[in-house]
Amino acid sequence: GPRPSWWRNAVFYQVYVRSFADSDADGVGDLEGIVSRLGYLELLGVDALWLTPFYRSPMADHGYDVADPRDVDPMFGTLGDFDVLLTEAHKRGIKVTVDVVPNHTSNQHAWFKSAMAAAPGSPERERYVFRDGRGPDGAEPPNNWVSVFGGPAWTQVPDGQWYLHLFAPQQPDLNWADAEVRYDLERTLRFWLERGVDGFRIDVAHGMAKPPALPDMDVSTAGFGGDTVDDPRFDNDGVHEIHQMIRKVLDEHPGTMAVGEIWVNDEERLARYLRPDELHLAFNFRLVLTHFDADAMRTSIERSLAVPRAAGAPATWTLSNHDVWRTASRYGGGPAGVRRARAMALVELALPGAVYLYNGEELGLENVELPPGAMQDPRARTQGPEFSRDAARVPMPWDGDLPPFGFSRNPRTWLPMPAAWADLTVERQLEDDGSTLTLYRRAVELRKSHPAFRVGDELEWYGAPAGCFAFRRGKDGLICALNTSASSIALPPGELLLSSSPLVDGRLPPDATAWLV
Ligand code: TEU
Repeated sequence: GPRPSWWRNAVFYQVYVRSFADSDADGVGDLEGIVSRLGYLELLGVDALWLTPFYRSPMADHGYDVADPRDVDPMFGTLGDFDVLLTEAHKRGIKVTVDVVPNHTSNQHAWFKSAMAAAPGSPERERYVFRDGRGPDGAEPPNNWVSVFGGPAWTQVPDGQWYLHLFAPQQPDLNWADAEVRYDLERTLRFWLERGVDGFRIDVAHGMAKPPALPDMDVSTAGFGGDTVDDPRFDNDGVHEIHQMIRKVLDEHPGTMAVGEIWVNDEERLARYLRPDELHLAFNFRLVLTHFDADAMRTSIERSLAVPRAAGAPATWTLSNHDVWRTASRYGGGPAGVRRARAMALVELALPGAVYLYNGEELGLENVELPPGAMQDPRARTQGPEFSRDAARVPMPWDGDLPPFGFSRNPRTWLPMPAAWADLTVERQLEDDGSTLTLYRRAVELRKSHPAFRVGDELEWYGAPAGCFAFRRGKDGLICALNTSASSIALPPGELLLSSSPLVDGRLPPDATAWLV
Protein backbone atom coordinates (compact mmCIF):
# COMPACT_ATOMS: atom_id res chain seq x y z
CA GLY A 1 0.00 0.00 0.00
CA PRO A 2 1.00 3.66 -0.19
CA ARG A 3 3.81 4.52 2.19
CA PRO A 4 2.88 6.96 4.98
CA SER A 5 3.10 10.58 3.86
CA TRP A 6 6.52 11.12 5.44
CA TRP A 7 6.52 14.76 4.31
CA ARG A 8 3.40 15.86 6.26
CA ASN A 9 5.35 16.69 9.43
CA ALA A 10 8.89 16.48 8.13
CA VAL A 11 11.70 18.90 8.95
CA PHE A 12 13.29 19.81 5.60
CA TYR A 13 16.70 21.49 5.40
CA GLN A 14 17.44 23.71 2.40
CA VAL A 15 21.04 23.24 1.25
CA TYR A 16 22.12 26.22 -0.87
CA VAL A 17 24.64 24.02 -2.70
CA ARG A 18 27.11 26.76 -3.70
CA SER A 19 27.44 27.90 -0.07
CA PHE A 20 27.36 24.70 1.97
CA ALA A 21 30.72 22.91 1.62
CA ASP A 22 33.48 23.10 -1.03
CA SER A 23 35.47 19.87 -1.63
CA ASP A 24 37.67 20.94 -4.57
CA ALA A 25 38.95 24.33 -3.34
CA ASP A 26 37.35 26.44 -6.07
CA GLY A 27 35.67 28.55 -3.40
CA VAL A 28 32.21 27.29 -4.37
CA GLY A 29 30.22 24.56 -2.58
CA ASP A 30 29.64 21.25 -4.36
CA LEU A 31 27.93 17.85 -4.06
CA GLU A 32 30.98 16.06 -2.64
CA GLY A 33 31.20 18.77 0.01
CA ILE A 34 27.64 18.00 1.10
CA VAL A 35 28.57 14.30 1.46
CA SER A 36 31.39 15.31 3.82
CA ARG A 37 28.87 17.16 6.01
CA LEU A 38 26.07 14.56 6.14
CA GLY A 39 27.17 13.60 9.65
CA TYR A 40 26.31 17.12 10.75
CA LEU A 41 22.88 16.93 9.12
CA GLU A 42 22.29 13.61 10.89
CA LEU A 43 23.28 15.30 14.17
CA LEU A 44 20.88 18.16 13.47
CA GLY A 45 18.18 15.51 13.01
CA VAL A 46 16.53 16.80 9.81
CA ASP A 47 14.33 14.36 7.88
CA ALA A 48 15.03 15.56 4.36
CA LEU A 49 17.16 17.89 2.28
CA TRP A 50 16.13 20.31 -0.47
CA LEU A 51 19.13 20.81 -2.76
CA THR A 52 19.02 24.04 -4.78
CA PRO A 53 19.90 23.67 -8.50
CA PHE A 54 23.23 21.96 -9.24
CA TYR A 55 22.43 21.45 -12.94
CA ARG A 56 24.48 22.58 -15.95
CA SER A 57 24.15 26.38 -15.96
CA PRO A 58 26.07 29.55 -16.95
CA MET A 59 25.17 30.75 -13.41
CA ALA A 60 23.48 33.99 -14.45
CA ASP A 61 21.06 33.42 -11.54
CA HIS A 62 23.22 31.07 -9.43
CA GLY A 63 21.89 28.00 -11.24
CA TYR A 64 18.20 28.92 -11.56
CA ASP A 65 19.06 29.44 -15.24
CA VAL A 66 19.26 25.80 -16.27
CA ALA A 67 21.02 24.83 -19.52
CA ASP A 68 20.59 21.05 -18.99
CA PRO A 69 18.16 19.83 -16.28
CA ARG A 70 19.44 16.26 -16.57
CA ASP A 71 23.13 16.83 -15.96
CA VAL A 72 25.26 18.15 -13.09
CA ASP A 73 27.29 21.32 -13.68
CA PRO A 74 31.05 20.57 -13.40
CA MET A 75 31.22 23.39 -10.81
CA PHE A 76 29.19 21.15 -8.49
CA GLY A 77 30.57 17.74 -9.58
CA THR A 78 29.20 14.86 -11.61
CA LEU A 79 26.13 12.62 -11.78
CA GLY A 80 28.28 10.02 -10.01
CA ASP A 81 28.82 12.48 -7.15
CA PHE A 82 25.06 12.96 -6.96
CA ASP A 83 24.50 9.19 -6.77
CA VAL A 84 27.03 8.96 -3.91
CA LEU A 85 25.27 11.82 -2.08
CA LEU A 86 21.90 10.08 -2.48
CA THR A 87 23.26 6.73 -1.24
CA GLU A 88 25.08 8.26 1.72
CA ALA A 89 22.09 10.39 2.73
CA HIS A 90 19.73 7.40 2.55
CA LYS A 91 22.17 5.35 4.68
CA ARG A 92 21.67 8.01 7.37
CA GLY A 93 17.89 8.03 7.02
CA ILE A 94 17.92 11.44 5.34
CA LYS A 95 15.72 11.90 2.27
CA VAL A 96 16.80 14.03 -0.67
CA THR A 97 14.56 16.36 -2.67
CA VAL A 98 15.82 18.46 -5.58
CA ASP A 99 14.77 21.69 -7.30
CA VAL A 100 13.19 21.71 -10.75
CA VAL A 101 12.92 25.00 -12.67
CA PRO A 102 10.19 24.50 -15.29
CA ASN A 103 9.11 28.11 -15.81
CA HIS A 104 12.16 29.01 -17.88
CA THR A 105 15.50 27.75 -19.17
CA SER A 106 18.90 29.38 -19.43
CA ASN A 107 19.48 31.33 -22.64
CA GLN A 108 22.37 28.85 -23.13
CA HIS A 109 19.94 25.89 -23.24
CA ALA A 110 20.16 24.11 -26.65
CA TRP A 111 16.46 24.90 -27.18
CA PHE A 112 16.96 28.65 -26.85
CA LYS A 113 19.99 28.63 -29.11
CA SER A 114 17.92 26.91 -31.81
CA ALA A 115 15.03 29.32 -31.16
CA MET A 116 17.38 32.27 -31.76
CA ALA A 117 18.60 30.66 -34.99
CA ALA A 118 15.06 29.87 -36.20
CA ALA A 119 12.49 32.14 -37.84
CA PRO A 120 9.50 33.81 -36.12
CA GLY A 121 6.61 31.34 -35.85
CA SER A 122 8.91 28.29 -36.11
CA PRO A 123 8.40 25.28 -33.76
CA GLU A 124 11.71 26.20 -32.12
CA ARG A 125 10.33 29.65 -31.23
CA GLU A 126 7.04 28.09 -30.08
CA ARG A 127 8.84 26.43 -27.15
CA TYR A 128 9.30 29.94 -25.73
CA VAL A 129 7.15 33.09 -25.56
CA PHE A 130 8.20 35.07 -28.63
CA ARG A 131 5.96 37.92 -29.84
CA ASP A 132 6.15 40.79 -32.30
CA GLY A 133 6.55 44.15 -30.62
CA ARG A 134 3.94 46.87 -30.38
CA GLY A 135 3.99 50.40 -31.80
CA PRO A 136 5.53 51.55 -35.08
CA ASP A 137 7.69 48.72 -36.58
CA GLY A 138 7.24 46.71 -33.34
CA ALA A 139 9.87 48.70 -31.49
CA GLU A 140 7.90 48.48 -28.20
CA PRO A 141 7.60 45.35 -25.99
CA PRO A 142 4.44 43.27 -26.60
CA ASN A 143 2.99 44.32 -23.21
CA ASN A 144 3.89 46.29 -20.10
CA TRP A 145 5.01 43.38 -17.92
CA VAL A 146 7.96 44.03 -15.64
CA SER A 147 10.54 41.46 -14.58
CA VAL A 148 10.92 40.30 -10.97
CA PHE A 149 14.47 41.60 -11.23
CA GLY A 150 13.37 45.01 -12.50
CA GLY A 151 13.10 46.38 -16.02
CA PRO A 152 10.84 45.13 -18.81
CA ALA A 153 10.06 41.39 -18.87
CA TRP A 154 10.87 41.38 -22.62
CA THR A 155 14.12 41.43 -24.59
CA GLN A 156 14.25 42.11 -28.32
CA VAL A 157 16.22 39.79 -30.68
CA PRO A 158 17.93 40.88 -33.92
CA ASP A 159 15.00 39.96 -36.19
CA GLY A 160 12.78 42.31 -34.20
CA GLN A 161 10.77 39.79 -32.15
CA TRP A 162 10.73 39.97 -28.34
CA TYR A 163 10.93 37.09 -25.86
CA LEU A 164 9.41 36.98 -22.38
CA HIS A 165 11.44 36.54 -19.19
CA LEU A 166 9.79 36.97 -15.79
CA PHE A 167 13.27 37.04 -14.34
CA ALA A 168 16.63 37.82 -15.96
CA PRO A 169 17.02 38.12 -19.76
CA GLN A 170 19.20 35.00 -19.40
CA GLN A 171 16.07 33.12 -18.25
CA PRO A 172 13.65 32.97 -21.22
CA ASP A 173 10.19 31.72 -20.17
CA LEU A 174 9.03 28.45 -21.67
CA ASN A 175 5.68 28.22 -23.45
CA TRP A 176 3.66 25.75 -21.40
CA ALA A 177 1.10 25.31 -24.11
CA ASP A 178 3.78 23.50 -26.13
CA ALA A 179 3.62 19.67 -25.91
CA GLU A 180 7.39 19.25 -26.19
CA VAL A 181 7.91 21.58 -23.21
CA ARG A 182 5.51 19.52 -21.11
CA TYR A 183 7.05 16.24 -22.13
CA ASP A 184 10.53 17.50 -21.31
CA LEU A 185 9.49 18.14 -17.70
CA GLU A 186 8.15 14.58 -17.48
CA ARG A 187 11.54 13.37 -18.72
CA THR A 188 13.37 15.43 -16.12
CA LEU A 189 11.14 14.24 -13.27
CA ARG A 190 11.55 10.59 -14.29
CA PHE A 191 15.30 11.04 -14.75
CA TRP A 192 15.79 12.08 -11.11
CA LEU A 193 13.10 9.74 -9.75
CA GLU A 194 14.82 6.78 -11.39
CA ARG A 195 18.06 7.86 -9.69
CA GLY A 196 16.19 7.62 -6.39
CA VAL A 197 15.25 11.15 -5.30
CA ASP A 198 12.48 11.41 -2.72
CA GLY A 199 10.85 14.52 -4.16
CA PHE A 200 11.02 17.93 -5.76
CA ARG A 201 10.64 21.64 -5.14
CA ILE A 202 8.88 23.20 -8.13
CA ASP A 203 10.35 26.65 -8.77
CA VAL A 204 7.82 29.43 -9.62
CA ALA A 205 5.14 26.73 -9.63
CA HIS A 206 2.26 29.18 -10.22
CA GLY A 207 3.97 31.23 -12.92
CA MET A 208 4.14 28.69 -15.73
CA ALA A 209 0.70 29.35 -17.20
CA LYS A 210 0.48 32.86 -18.50
CA PRO A 211 -2.91 34.22 -19.67
CA PRO A 212 -2.73 33.37 -23.40
CA ALA A 213 -3.51 36.91 -24.54
CA LEU A 214 -0.68 38.25 -22.38
CA PRO A 215 -2.71 41.30 -21.38
CA ASP A 216 -1.12 44.38 -19.86
CA MET A 217 -0.87 44.25 -16.06
CA ASP A 218 -1.50 46.91 -13.43
CA VAL A 219 2.17 47.48 -12.74
CA SER A 220 1.36 49.66 -9.73
CA THR A 221 0.16 46.63 -7.72
CA ALA A 222 1.55 43.45 -9.20
CA GLY A 223 5.02 42.12 -9.47
CA PHE A 224 7.36 40.35 -7.11
CA GLY A 225 10.06 41.78 -4.96
CA GLY A 226 10.07 43.00 -1.42
CA ASP A 227 6.76 42.23 0.19
CA THR A 228 4.62 42.77 -2.89
CA VAL A 229 4.82 39.14 -3.83
CA ASP A 230 1.37 39.05 -5.33
CA ASP A 231 1.10 38.88 -9.07
CA PRO A 232 -2.33 38.73 -10.76
CA ARG A 233 -0.64 37.79 -14.05
CA PHE A 234 -0.88 34.21 -12.84
CA ASP A 235 -4.41 34.39 -11.55
CA ASN A 236 -5.59 31.68 -13.92
CA ASP A 237 -6.30 27.99 -14.02
CA GLY A 238 -3.84 27.10 -16.74
CA VAL A 239 -1.36 25.73 -14.25
CA HIS A 240 -3.55 22.89 -12.96
CA GLU A 241 -2.99 20.61 -15.95
CA ILE A 242 0.76 20.97 -15.41
CA HIS A 243 0.55 20.20 -11.68
CA GLN A 244 -1.70 17.19 -12.43
CA MET A 245 0.92 15.91 -14.87
CA ILE A 246 3.63 16.34 -12.23
CA ARG A 247 1.51 14.42 -9.72
CA LYS A 248 0.83 11.64 -12.25
CA VAL A 249 4.55 11.10 -12.72
CA LEU A 250 5.22 11.19 -8.97
CA ASP A 251 2.47 8.64 -8.32
CA GLU A 252 4.51 6.19 -10.39
CA HIS A 253 7.00 6.33 -7.46
CA PRO A 254 5.02 5.92 -4.22
CA GLY A 255 6.47 7.85 -1.30
CA THR A 256 7.76 10.74 -3.43
CA MET A 257 6.41 14.28 -3.11
CA ALA A 258 6.53 17.78 -4.59
CA VAL A 259 6.31 21.18 -2.91
CA GLY A 260 5.35 24.20 -5.02
CA GLU A 261 7.06 27.57 -4.66
CA ILE A 262 3.93 29.67 -4.95
CA TRP A 263 4.43 33.34 -4.14
CA VAL A 264 0.87 34.64 -3.93
CA ASN A 265 -0.33 37.11 -1.35
CA ASP A 266 -3.51 35.70 0.06
CA GLU A 267 -4.21 32.23 1.37
CA GLU A 268 -7.42 31.93 -0.61
CA ARG A 269 -5.42 32.10 -3.84
CA LEU A 270 -2.80 29.76 -2.39
CA ALA A 271 -5.58 27.25 -1.69
CA ARG A 272 -6.26 27.01 -5.42
CA TYR A 273 -2.96 25.21 -5.79
CA LEU A 274 -3.58 22.72 -2.99
CA ARG A 275 -5.60 20.00 -4.68
CA PRO A 276 -5.40 16.28 -3.82
CA ASP A 277 -4.46 15.41 -7.42
CA GLU A 278 -1.77 18.07 -7.66
CA LEU A 279 1.28 19.07 -5.62
CA HIS A 280 1.55 17.58 -2.11
CA LEU A 281 2.65 20.81 -0.44
CA ALA A 282 2.94 24.52 -1.17
CA PHE A 283 5.36 26.84 0.57
CA ASN A 284 3.64 29.18 2.99
CA PHE A 285 5.67 32.41 3.04
CA ARG A 286 3.30 34.13 5.47
CA LEU A 287 5.69 33.97 8.45
CA VAL A 288 8.50 35.38 6.28
CA LEU A 289 6.27 38.40 5.59
CA THR A 290 5.06 38.92 9.18
CA HIS A 291 6.89 41.28 11.53
CA PHE A 292 7.98 40.07 14.96
CA ASP A 293 4.74 40.67 16.87
CA ALA A 294 2.73 37.95 18.61
CA ASP A 295 -0.68 39.26 17.54
CA ALA A 296 0.37 39.53 13.88
CA MET A 297 2.05 36.14 14.09
CA ARG A 298 -1.08 34.55 15.58
CA THR A 299 -3.19 35.89 12.70
CA SER A 300 -0.66 34.57 10.20
CA ILE A 301 -0.55 31.16 11.86
CA GLU A 302 -4.33 30.84 11.93
CA ARG A 303 -4.62 31.83 8.27
CA SER A 304 -1.75 29.54 7.30
CA LEU A 305 -3.47 26.57 8.99
CA ALA A 306 -7.02 27.21 7.80
CA VAL A 307 -6.31 27.25 4.08
CA PRO A 308 -4.38 24.00 3.63
CA ARG A 309 -6.77 22.25 6.04
CA ALA A 310 -9.71 23.28 3.87
CA ALA A 311 -7.87 21.74 0.94
CA GLY A 312 -6.91 18.61 2.90
CA ALA A 313 -3.23 19.44 2.59
CA PRO A 314 -0.67 19.72 5.38
CA ALA A 315 0.47 23.18 6.35
CA THR A 316 4.04 24.25 5.68
CA TRP A 317 6.15 26.69 7.68
CA THR A 318 9.30 28.57 6.84
CA LEU A 319 11.12 31.62 8.14
CA SER A 320 13.95 31.78 5.67
CA ASN A 321 15.34 30.84 2.27
CA HIS A 322 17.91 31.97 -0.30
CA ASP A 323 15.64 34.71 -1.69
CA VAL A 324 14.95 36.73 1.45
CA TRP A 325 16.84 38.43 4.27
CA ARG A 326 18.17 36.21 7.10
CA THR A 327 15.52 35.98 9.82
CA ALA A 328 17.67 37.63 12.53
CA SER A 329 18.30 40.56 10.17
CA ARG A 330 14.61 40.92 9.32
CA TYR A 331 13.98 41.16 13.08
CA GLY A 332 16.45 44.02 13.51
CA GLY A 333 19.80 42.20 13.56
CA GLY A 334 22.35 42.02 16.37
CA PRO A 335 21.79 40.08 19.61
CA ALA A 336 18.12 41.16 19.81
CA GLY A 337 17.51 40.01 16.23
CA VAL A 338 19.10 36.64 16.95
CA ARG A 339 17.03 36.27 20.15
CA ARG A 340 13.86 36.96 18.15
CA ALA A 341 14.88 34.52 15.41
CA ARG A 342 15.45 31.84 18.07
CA ALA A 343 12.01 32.58 19.49
CA MET A 344 10.38 32.15 16.07
CA ALA A 345 12.37 28.97 15.45
CA LEU A 346 10.58 27.38 18.42
CA VAL A 347 7.26 28.63 17.04
CA GLU A 348 7.77 27.15 13.55
CA LEU A 349 9.04 23.86 14.99
CA ALA A 350 6.07 23.65 17.38
CA LEU A 351 3.49 23.85 14.60
CA PRO A 352 1.80 20.93 12.81
CA GLY A 353 2.94 20.50 9.20
CA ALA A 354 6.19 20.46 7.25
CA VAL A 355 8.93 22.88 8.34
CA TYR A 356 11.57 24.15 5.91
CA LEU A 357 14.83 25.35 7.52
CA TYR A 358 17.40 27.29 5.47
CA ASN A 359 21.05 26.37 5.98
CA GLY A 360 22.63 28.69 8.56
CA GLU A 361 19.39 29.67 10.29
CA GLU A 362 20.27 27.03 12.90
CA LEU A 363 23.47 29.00 13.57
CA GLY A 364 21.65 32.30 14.02
CA LEU A 365 23.43 33.79 11.01
CA GLU A 366 22.60 37.32 9.91
CA ASN A 367 22.85 39.10 6.56
CA VAL A 368 26.41 39.99 5.64
CA GLU A 369 27.32 43.51 4.51
CA LEU A 370 28.93 42.72 1.14
CA PRO A 371 31.14 45.04 -0.89
CA PRO A 372 29.05 45.97 -3.99
CA GLY A 373 31.65 44.34 -6.26
CA ALA A 374 31.20 41.00 -4.47
CA MET A 375 27.49 40.69 -5.23
CA GLN A 376 26.51 38.49 -8.16
CA ASP A 377 22.71 38.41 -7.80
CA PRO A 378 21.20 39.50 -11.16
CA ARG A 379 18.63 41.37 -9.09
CA ALA A 380 21.32 43.65 -7.69
CA ARG A 381 22.49 44.39 -11.22
CA THR A 382 19.08 45.70 -12.29
CA GLN A 383 17.51 46.92 -9.06
CA GLY A 384 20.52 47.98 -6.99
CA PRO A 385 22.69 46.40 -4.28
CA GLU A 386 20.02 46.74 -1.59
CA PHE A 387 18.01 44.18 -3.58
CA SER A 388 20.84 41.67 -3.63
CA ARG A 389 19.88 38.34 -2.09
CA ASP A 390 23.56 37.36 -1.77
CA ALA A 391 23.69 38.92 1.73
CA ALA A 392 21.80 35.81 2.91
CA ARG A 393 23.85 33.36 0.80
CA VAL A 394 27.31 33.69 2.39
CA PRO A 395 28.94 30.25 2.88
CA MET A 396 28.45 28.16 6.03
CA PRO A 397 31.07 28.55 8.82
CA TRP A 398 32.09 25.06 10.02
CA ASP A 399 35.21 25.30 12.18
CA GLY A 400 38.49 27.12 12.87
CA ASP A 401 39.10 30.73 13.90
CA LEU A 402 39.55 32.39 10.50
CA PRO A 403 37.62 32.60 7.23
CA PRO A 404 36.76 30.45 5.33
CA PHE A 405 36.02 28.48 8.57
CA GLY A 406 36.34 25.05 6.98
CA PHE A 407 33.88 25.83 4.15
CA SER A 408 36.77 25.50 1.70
CA ARG A 409 40.54 25.08 1.61
CA ASN A 410 40.54 28.17 -0.57
CA PRO A 411 40.30 31.46 1.36
CA ARG A 412 38.89 33.18 -1.75
CA THR A 413 35.32 31.97 -1.31
CA TRP A 414 32.69 33.05 -3.88
CA LEU A 415 31.27 35.47 -1.30
CA PRO A 416 33.59 36.82 1.43
CA MET A 417 32.98 35.37 4.93
CA PRO A 418 33.05 37.81 7.90
CA ALA A 419 35.81 37.29 10.51
CA ALA A 420 33.14 37.80 13.19
CA TRP A 421 31.69 34.39 12.30
CA ALA A 422 34.54 32.77 14.26
CA ASP A 423 32.13 32.76 17.22
CA LEU A 424 29.33 31.20 15.18
CA THR A 425 30.98 28.16 13.63
CA VAL A 426 29.30 24.76 13.89
CA GLU A 427 32.32 23.55 15.89
CA ARG A 428 31.91 26.31 18.48
CA GLN A 429 28.16 25.99 18.74
CA LEU A 430 28.16 22.20 19.09
CA GLU A 431 30.13 22.65 22.32
CA ASP A 432 27.95 25.49 23.63
CA ASP A 433 24.88 24.41 25.59
CA GLY A 434 23.25 27.82 25.04
CA SER A 435 23.98 28.12 21.31
CA THR A 436 21.35 28.50 18.62
CA LEU A 437 22.53 25.23 17.09
CA THR A 438 22.00 23.40 20.40
CA LEU A 439 18.54 24.95 20.60
CA TYR A 440 17.63 23.72 17.09
CA ARG A 441 19.04 20.23 17.76
CA ARG A 442 16.99 19.89 20.95
CA ALA A 443 13.85 21.27 19.28
CA VAL A 444 14.13 18.94 16.27
CA GLU A 445 14.83 15.97 18.56
CA LEU A 446 11.82 16.73 20.78
CA ARG A 447 9.61 17.29 17.72
CA LYS A 448 10.56 13.83 16.45
CA SER A 449 10.46 11.92 19.70
CA HIS A 450 8.30 13.59 22.38
CA PRO A 451 4.69 12.34 22.75
CA ALA A 452 3.52 15.96 23.11
CA PHE A 453 3.97 16.22 19.32
CA ARG A 454 2.01 13.09 18.51
CA VAL A 455 -1.26 14.96 18.61
CA GLY A 456 -3.68 16.37 16.07
CA ASP A 457 -3.28 19.48 13.97
CA GLU A 458 -5.75 21.53 16.01
CA LEU A 459 -4.43 24.48 17.99
CA GLU A 460 -6.18 25.65 21.14
CA TRP A 461 -5.29 29.30 21.83
CA TYR A 462 -4.94 30.59 25.39
CA GLY A 463 -5.76 34.10 26.53
CA ALA A 464 -2.49 36.03 26.72
CA PRO A 465 -1.27 39.53 27.57
CA ALA A 466 -0.85 41.96 24.64
CA GLY A 467 2.17 41.11 22.53
CA CYS A 468 2.10 37.48 23.64
CA PHE A 469 0.39 34.28 22.61
CA ALA A 470 0.16 30.69 23.79
CA PHE A 471 -1.37 27.70 22.07
CA ARG A 472 -1.70 24.04 22.91
CA ARG A 473 -1.55 21.39 20.21
CA GLY A 474 -4.35 18.85 20.16
CA LYS A 475 -6.09 18.05 23.44
CA ASP A 476 -3.09 17.54 25.73
CA GLY A 477 -0.20 18.20 23.41
CA LEU A 478 2.66 20.68 23.43
CA ILE A 479 2.10 24.19 24.78
CA CYS A 480 4.01 26.97 22.98
CA ALA A 481 4.20 30.47 24.47
CA LEU A 482 5.67 33.45 22.60
CA ASN A 483 6.51 36.78 24.25
CA THR A 484 7.14 39.67 21.85
CA SER A 485 6.23 42.28 24.49
CA ALA A 486 8.71 44.45 26.35
CA SER A 487 8.25 42.75 29.73
CA SER A 488 8.60 39.23 31.07
CA ILE A 489 5.44 37.16 31.53
CA ALA A 490 4.32 34.28 33.70
CA LEU A 491 4.19 30.96 31.87
CA PRO A 492 1.07 28.83 31.48
CA PRO A 493 1.03 25.89 33.94
CA GLY A 494 3.14 22.94 32.81
CA GLU A 495 6.59 21.40 32.82
CA LEU A 496 9.15 23.41 30.85
CA LEU A 497 10.62 21.42 27.94
CA LEU A 498 12.71 24.10 26.21
CA SER A 499 12.97 27.88 25.93
CA SER A 500 14.66 30.02 23.28
CA SER A 501 16.23 32.18 26.02
CA PRO A 502 16.74 31.28 29.73
CA LEU A 503 13.75 31.99 32.01
CA VAL A 504 14.22 34.85 34.48
CA ASP A 505 12.78 34.07 37.93
CA GLY A 506 10.63 31.42 36.31
CA ARG A 507 9.16 33.94 33.88
CA LEU A 508 9.49 34.16 30.08
CA PRO A 509 11.59 37.20 29.15
CA PRO A 510 10.85 39.49 26.16
CA ASP A 511 11.60 38.14 22.65
CA ALA A 512 11.45 34.52 23.75
CA THR A 513 9.42 31.34 23.33
CA ALA A 514 8.88 28.46 25.75
CA TRP A 515 7.69 24.90 25.15
CA LEU A 516 5.78 23.22 27.98
CA VAL A 517 3.84 20.01 28.52
O1 TEU B 1 12.10 32.59 -6.95
C1 TEU B 1 10.85 32.95 -7.47
C2 TEU B 1 10.49 34.28 -7.01
O2 TEU B 1 9.46 34.75 -7.37
C3 TEU B 1 11.36 34.97 -6.01
O3 TEU B 1 12.21 35.80 -6.74
C4 TEU B 1 10.48 35.73 -5.06
O4 TEU B 1 9.33 36.16 -5.73
C5 TEU B 1 11.10 37.00 -4.58
O5 TEU B 1 12.44 36.80 -4.32
C6 TEU B 1 10.31 37.43 -3.32
O6 TEU B 1 10.86 38.59 -2.79
C7 TEU B 1 12.63 31.44 -7.61
C8 TEU B 1 13.96 31.14 -6.94
O7 TEU B 1 13.74 30.84 -5.57
C9 TEU B 1 14.85 32.35 -7.12
O8 TEU B 1 16.11 32.15 -6.45
C10 TEU B 1 15.12 32.53 -8.60
O9 TEU B 1 15.86 33.72 -8.80
C11 TEU B 1 13.78 32.66 -9.37
O10 TEU B 1 12.80 31.70 -8.99
C12 TEU B 1 14.02 32.42 -10.86
O11 TEU B 1 14.27 31.06 -11.07
